[in-house]
Amino acid sequence: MTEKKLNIILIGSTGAGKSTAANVIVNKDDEFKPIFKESSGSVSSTKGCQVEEVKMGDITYRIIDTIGIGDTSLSEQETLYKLGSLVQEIKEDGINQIFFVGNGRFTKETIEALRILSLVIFDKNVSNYTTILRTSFSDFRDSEKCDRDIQALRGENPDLTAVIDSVNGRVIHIDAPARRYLLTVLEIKKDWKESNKIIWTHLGAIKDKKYMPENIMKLNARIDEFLSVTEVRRRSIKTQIENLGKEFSEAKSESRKKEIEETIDNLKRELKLLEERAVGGAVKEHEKSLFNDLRENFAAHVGTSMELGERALPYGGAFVGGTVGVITGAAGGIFSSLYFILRGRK
Ligand SMILES: Nc1nc2c(ncn2[C@@H]2O[C@H](COP(=O)(O)OP(=O)(O)OP(=O)(O)O)[C@@H](O)[C@H]2O)c(=O)[nH]1
Ligand SMILES: [Mg+2]
Repeated sequence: MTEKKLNIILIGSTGAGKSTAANVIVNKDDEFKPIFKESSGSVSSTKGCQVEEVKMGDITYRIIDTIGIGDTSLSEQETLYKLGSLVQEIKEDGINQIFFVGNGRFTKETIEALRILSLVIFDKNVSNYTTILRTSFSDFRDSEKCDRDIQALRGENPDLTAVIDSVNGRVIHIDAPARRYLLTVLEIKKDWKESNKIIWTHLGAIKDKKYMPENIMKLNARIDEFLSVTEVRRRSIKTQIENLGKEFSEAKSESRKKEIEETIDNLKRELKLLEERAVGGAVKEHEKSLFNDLRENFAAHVGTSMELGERALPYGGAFVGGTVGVITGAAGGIFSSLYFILRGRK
């Protein structure tokens, strides 16, 4: 029997409580050891994707903590690159659940970023696999207060109302207070344990759901293609240098030796460049293809929304411009605003 793997992704703005929630879910050593780094402040502590596995019966859950949307210390390229690494993590097994994490302050920018990301990186089915994870809610045990909180969130802004509607009202409340504020270990355990139970009850009910976003697969193919082209060239240069080295030791004339030396120097320079690019440059190429595909995906989905109406868009509601007509016209503008939204710039 093949092992069943389910990917659980946490996304949301910087400081929303993603890493803390990830620690609640994993419950390392039954002591909630902080394997995901928690932070405070506006610089995202979580720099790429961090994945930790949890076994539950015959299922291996992969808990994927992502970078905070709106981290101001990263360039847009870096942010996109990190998000691109999400592609690598889910290409095999798709997505079982996305938690859109927020501590009650779901800003307009975060919601827009979520929606655009969903359109371009995932696809329009993503909302069926998304649940809002409301953190820092100390009354999480009181279902009436949770309901009232959902009402309050709805009242906060129309964009959030659209998100709540599009995920079919799925909102889970938890509280995982920071360790330093807790009086006793017992208290932390109570809140964290109950929050853990709430999340796992939810996950247990959807363990047969799995989703392979089309866009992710396309992006992944492009990244693989680029990396393999670079690798082939690198190997070929190495072989050429080796062969020329042998030729050099056997060469009779000084002029031939000089010629070989120059060729080797040139090849070494190219190799160095390629190796640098494998870190920096491949990232750049990867971004370029990522952006091209993102742009295509975006255009494709704007097209879909024209045919099916606004409700076809993941996370529902009006897009940045408001009406479907405006969406098409503003597509370019919205796309470039992805940069700025991800950076959290005003
Ligand atoms: N009281 C309380 N505090 C929380 C809760 N969740 C997170 N925090 C606190 O909020 C701060 C940020 O939490 P993180 O889990 O690091 O947030 P994040 O979303 O991972 O942030 P980035 O990695 O920076 O994007 C930390 O000081 C946490 O202790 C919660 O449920 N209740
Ligand atoms: Mg984090």
